[in-house]
Amino acid sequence: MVAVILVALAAVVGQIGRWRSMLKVQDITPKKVTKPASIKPAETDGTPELLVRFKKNVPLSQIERIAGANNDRIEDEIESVSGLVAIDDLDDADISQLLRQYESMSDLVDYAEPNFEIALDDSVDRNSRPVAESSNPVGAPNDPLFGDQWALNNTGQNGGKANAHIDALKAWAKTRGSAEVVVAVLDTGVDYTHKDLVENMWIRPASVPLYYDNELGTAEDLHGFDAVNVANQSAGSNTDEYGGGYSGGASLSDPMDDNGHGTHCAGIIGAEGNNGEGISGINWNVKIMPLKFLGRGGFGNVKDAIEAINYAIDRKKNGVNLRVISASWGSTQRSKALEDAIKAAGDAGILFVAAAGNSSTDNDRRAHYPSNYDLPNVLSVAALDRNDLLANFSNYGAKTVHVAAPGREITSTWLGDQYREASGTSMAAPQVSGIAALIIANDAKISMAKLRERILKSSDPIDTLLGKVVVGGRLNAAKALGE
Ligand SMILES: [Ca+2]
Ligand SMILES: [Ca+2]
Ligand SMILES: [Ca+2]
Ligand SMILES: [Ca+2]
Repeated sequence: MVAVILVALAAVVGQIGRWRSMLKVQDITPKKVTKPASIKPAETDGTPELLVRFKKNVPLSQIERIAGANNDRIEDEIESVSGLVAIDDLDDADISQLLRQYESMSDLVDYAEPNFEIALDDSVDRNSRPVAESSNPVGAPNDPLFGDQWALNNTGQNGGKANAHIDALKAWAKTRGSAEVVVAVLDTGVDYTHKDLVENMWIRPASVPLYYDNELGTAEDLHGFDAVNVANQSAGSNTDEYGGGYSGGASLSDPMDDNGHGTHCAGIIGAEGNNGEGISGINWNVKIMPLKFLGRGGFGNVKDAIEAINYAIDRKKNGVNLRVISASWGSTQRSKALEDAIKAAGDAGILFVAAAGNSSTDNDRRAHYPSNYDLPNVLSVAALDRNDLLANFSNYGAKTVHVAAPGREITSTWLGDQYREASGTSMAAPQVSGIAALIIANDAKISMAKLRERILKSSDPIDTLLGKVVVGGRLNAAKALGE
């Protein structure tokens, strides 16, 4: 019933995003956009069906021999997680049979799992209500839609409760962010040309080499990473305009958003502040790195998410000050491979902020991933409305959901230089990512562990959140900066 209404709403708004994590094995109906001019035979054109982690002492050459014996192809080795490979079966075999082939080699294999599909934890009621300009309070930035941004400064507008907010004005007295801090948005991409984002988008500095991966090849990652298309583009002959420009023939990695969701998340973290345009991000200045792994319809798969995280880790190791990955999506399907990739990001000093999910359920009882991975770099975020009440769609969990942040009727950037209001834990997670970036702007050397601890200790207590989220309160940016 709810789903039907949501779909109807979606149709009204004209969005294709699907709302629930409808999981199935990618093998059955591959949805990936394939390059029209692909020269690969059809049976090798599919998305890898399996993620297999071999034991540490098994060399890649042996993994390749094993895969060859099964008439399988190693599509990608995930460099940041030793022994983890994405495997494409060439026989159209049944998934359970494929899993058994690898699981049975228990002396060589840690685990084998299907490459599950992932869907957006989408906004539950993308509202077409036009956002209205209003006069801004004293001390506020001059962005014309700031009066609509109750999450940053709640004056009781539109029936809200005054001060049910992250207290951005007070936080900004200390710092408005820094262009030295890079936050990755792992989502549908970001419209990096949006006029309220363009100045705050990460661009690969000349000092950082083009992205190179043994299997994916060299990618021109000027604007970030596109896991949806990069493998297709690097396969076979590359005749696009970027093909001949670099030694080895780089493919273009273009994380342009074709959905809108990632652009909305990005604006919350870092739409340019006080530029007389649109909204203000939590950070007036920051660098947003798009990691696209979800396609136009809001669907992707675990393998692409892992490749994007692997890219982020590589960039960090090449000198990019990437400190936070913001993840506004999830499913109830556990993936050990994804967990291992997120752990590797943590080992590289990257905080991983995850939406708690939009099923109104208790994550302590019914796990939601990646928010539920019990890792030292994961923060799980529930959504609040403008009255400091847990949003009715928001998941919760006294042990597994760490903090709550504004996530209902959030105005942010949208495709085509537009602005739109959206709701969901998808909108709450970037509030936490944004505050994390502010903390780093104010304390550049803070460790990932201290950063996470600071976030957990800087909430305003809210009685109704006791027993619902770990900290029993709503995040406060001013407190996070040690007001
Ligand atoms: Ca096979
Ligand atoms: Ca690789
Ligand atoms: Ca296959
Ligand atoms: Ca602005």
